[in-house]
Amino acid sequence: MTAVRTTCPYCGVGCGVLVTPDGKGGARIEGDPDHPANFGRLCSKGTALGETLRLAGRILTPRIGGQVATWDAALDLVADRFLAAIRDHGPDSVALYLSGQMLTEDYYVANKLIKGYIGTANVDTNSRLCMASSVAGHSRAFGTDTVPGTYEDLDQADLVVLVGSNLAWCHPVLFQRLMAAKAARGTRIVVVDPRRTTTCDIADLHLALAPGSDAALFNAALVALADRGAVDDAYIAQHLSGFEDALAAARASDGSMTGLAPDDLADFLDWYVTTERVVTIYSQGINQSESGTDKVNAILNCHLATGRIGRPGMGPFSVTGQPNAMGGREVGGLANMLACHLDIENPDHRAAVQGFWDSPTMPEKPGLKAVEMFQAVAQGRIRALWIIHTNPAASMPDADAVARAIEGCDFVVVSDVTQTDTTALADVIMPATAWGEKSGTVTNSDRTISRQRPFLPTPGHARDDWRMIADVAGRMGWGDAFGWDSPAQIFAEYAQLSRLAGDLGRDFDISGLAGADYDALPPTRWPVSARRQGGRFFGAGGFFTPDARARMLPIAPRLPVAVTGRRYPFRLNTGRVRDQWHTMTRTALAPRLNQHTAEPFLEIHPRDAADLGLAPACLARVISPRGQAILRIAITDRVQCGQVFAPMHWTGETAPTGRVDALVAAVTDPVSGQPESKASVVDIAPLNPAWYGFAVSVGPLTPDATYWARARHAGGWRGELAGMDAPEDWEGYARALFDLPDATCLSVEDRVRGTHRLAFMEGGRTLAALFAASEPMQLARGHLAAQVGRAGATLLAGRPGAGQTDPGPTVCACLNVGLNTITAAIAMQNLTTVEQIGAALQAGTSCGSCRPELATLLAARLEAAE
Ligand SMILES: Nc1nc2c(c(=O)[nH]1)N[C@H]1C(S)=C(S)[C@@H](COP(=O)(O)OP(=O)(O)OC[C@H]3O[C@@H](n4cnc5c(=O)[nH]c(N)nc54)[C@H](O)[C@@H]3O)O[C@H]1N2
Ligand SMILES: Nc1nc2c(c(=O)[nH]1)N[C@H]1C(S)=C(S)[C@@H](COP(=O)(O)OP(=O)(O)OC[C@H]3O[C@@H](n4cnc5c(=O)[nH]c(N)nc54)[C@H](O)[C@@H]3O)O[C@H]1N2
Ligand code: SF4
Ligand SMILES: [Mo]
Repeated sequence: MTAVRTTCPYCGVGCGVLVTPDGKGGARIEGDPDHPANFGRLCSKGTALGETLRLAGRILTPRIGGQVATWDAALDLVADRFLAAIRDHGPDSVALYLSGQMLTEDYYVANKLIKGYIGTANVDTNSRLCMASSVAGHSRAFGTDTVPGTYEDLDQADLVVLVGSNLAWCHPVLFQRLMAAKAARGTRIVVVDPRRTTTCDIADLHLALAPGSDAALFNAALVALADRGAVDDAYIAQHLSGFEDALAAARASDGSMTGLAPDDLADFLDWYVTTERVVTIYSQGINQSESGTDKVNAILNCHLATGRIGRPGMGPFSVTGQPNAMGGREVGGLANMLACHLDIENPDHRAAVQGFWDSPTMPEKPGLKAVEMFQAVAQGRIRALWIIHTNPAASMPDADAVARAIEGCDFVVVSDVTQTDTTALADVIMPATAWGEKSGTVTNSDRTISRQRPFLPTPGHARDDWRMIADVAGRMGWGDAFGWDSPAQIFAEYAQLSRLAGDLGRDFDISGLAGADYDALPPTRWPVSARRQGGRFFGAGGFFTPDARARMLPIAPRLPVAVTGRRYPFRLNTGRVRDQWHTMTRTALAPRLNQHTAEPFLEIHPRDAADLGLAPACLARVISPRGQAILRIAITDRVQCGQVFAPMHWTGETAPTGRVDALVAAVTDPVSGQPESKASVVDIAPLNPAWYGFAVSVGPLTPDATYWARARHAGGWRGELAGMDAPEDWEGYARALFDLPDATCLSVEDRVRGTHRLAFMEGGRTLAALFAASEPMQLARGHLAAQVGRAGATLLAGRPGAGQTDPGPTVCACLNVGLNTITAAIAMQNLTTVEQIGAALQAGTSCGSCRPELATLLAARLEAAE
């Protein structure tokens, strides 16, 4: 079979992927050497895409009230309930909640329906939790939501400042590009993050600033730039307004807020002032903040004042999270935007879009932003809600309250590919086609539009997201305006609309693609019009404000409002791990992606752990004003005293007490409406369960325990368990856990040490095993997972027998090389470089995502040897 060129469905790097289907539902996955985002590279998540294509667990028929239904019944019901709500309570009583993972075409259709036909702007997206502060900051400064630079700037910069970005794990292919640039030209790298992340491994300087204090840091930078003559007077005179006010505000702000050591701060300011080619990359440490928009503008101020913008190797660079976060912004996915970067509050813009759509109505004011939207749902103001391609019951702040709101809403539709915390609360579930089955376009962080192309047949009754929306629109009476036959037709209409935006003086104009061969469309950076092609913005001014000048804004830094104190002494930071994607509905299908981090955890500083009496690998209860969680303790000085970090990924499906958004308060930035996800306050206490357990099995695990987390491995499932009361009958407990009523049970009990080991056998094979003890157990977990399903009961020993070895937790996910294997090789073979590890074990030679961790292991060995 010939390879299909498509785009990775995960992060905003937007890597090109070459897929060769095997004709049996699977496929070989390679990086596309010709794609300008990755030139053939993929990270661990992209490399494992082939393992996520299975149909087991997919929702393949519509469901009404949990029962299988026909499409006609589901679509009729949705159209009727939306029409009824609109008739009885007005258009503002309905809402759509969308996702930066939808394709541009899906997004376009959803927006046309809700804004142009239903007549409300109650449409928002998970990009509100992700990019909204960047959008607002860009719009305030530039007049539009424009990312000025391109990925080539990373190759050409002399200084790259990463602010609130764990690029090594969250944009791994860009990180590798940066590592290559550093090797080639000695690019200096500074990481600004309260936590020492893997990204810091290549940093020349790590500034572990106080949480939320970034605006104070960039205000200090603006003062230093001005005082040392690094501002560009000509650029300021010609292209900017607000310089003096911004500088005055910066001078008035309190630099000590950052809590940084004076020497570190001085180094940073020296480099920042004296380097012309500087790129400032920022991500969720900036955006997901109650002062996120101000933080963005504090960064933009520095680039504007120096004219270090829109020229090779320099500029502010907001890296996007989701594969189509950028496309969703372009197409007007947010409640305060119209398509093509047109403004909902501008009457000319509204008239242009309404005229083009020939639509009956157009809202005059912005709709509800995500947090407000779910509050309105809770208050009964939203009567009908359609959630598409996102899992808000897990990913929204104050997630328990959001789940209750969804459950209590009159009518909720969820379009998804699998069972989730959110589909569990839906009245109607619509089965969507997934990556590999659907067709459309996405825009990555550097404005490059790429095609996602199908390479698998549509399974069961799944339907494309755009088509479901168009089908409902047809049933609501608007069939003529929603009568497309293909995504290509939708894209062509969208490209035509963007011509009007270009005519109205906006940046987003792709009218040059209106007649393009959609199927063959190569990766293309916008704009694409008679006026302008790709490239960078603002190197010579030309901002999209009425006077064409950019606005510098006076910024008064604000720290998070929730302060730690006696009741809640710790600040909770949240984010991502290397091998999982958000709520894990897809990455957790790939066994090798579950072995790097198999469980939710809480990073805590050794001193705090000692004060609280927390032992390594014990469990702790984490309590916030909004909710509770139980997390595994990871003691590390990567976090500072008083701060803790937990990943956002675990849900009711994978670890019900590991849902960290249950802890996060819904505090939002006043300008962008983006929630603060990095600075909640919590208390922590040891859980002290009666027993800890570890389980491996060939079949699925259904735990009944105070705490549990489950993950797939190559031969089945593994689970961590803990309970406040030990079962009286361990065998009965284990049989229910594994659903093995009849298998032969072998059990070993040590009553003195309080340990129980049970294995279940059938035909000489171990189908499952449970290990339980009153303390956290040191077991060769990877080894046990690899052994289950094999012949013999040797696994009850809990560790490898003679001639077997335990590879340890996976470090290199591509080639499945474990920590123990690597540390042993480093010691035995005296390896000193990442390349030598690659030569000896192949680790780190495929996608390269683990190379920073390999470097850390080498450094640890060298330190130990010194
Ligand atoms: N592996 C993986 N990659 C992903 C994703 C995923 O789920 N998994 N998701 C994608 C998506 S949608 C997104 S949005 C991106 C997010 O990509 P990132 O923004 O890089 O990821 P996060 O881990 O959310 O947060 C980044 C860092 O912000 C730091 N931080 C917290 N508070 C502050 C602060 O006050 N100031 C500063 N300067 N830093 C702070 C945190 O310690 C954290 O290390 O990742 C994308 N890529
Ligand atoms: N505490 C905390 N919370 C956070 C964050 C944080 O850093 N900390 N980050 C926030 C950010 S930046 C983001 S982007 C969000 C992400 O949060 P979500 O968007 O809620 O997370 P996903 O797991 O990506 O959800 C995507 C859903 O779409 C489904 N799906 C997959 N393919 C398709 C398809 O083709 N069609 C349809 N209809 N559905 C499909 C998946 O099964 C999944 O249920 O989380 C936010 N929440
Ligand atoms: S960096 Fe990884 S997750 Fe992001 S687009 Fe590339 S392969 Fe996909
Ligand atoms: Mo995101």
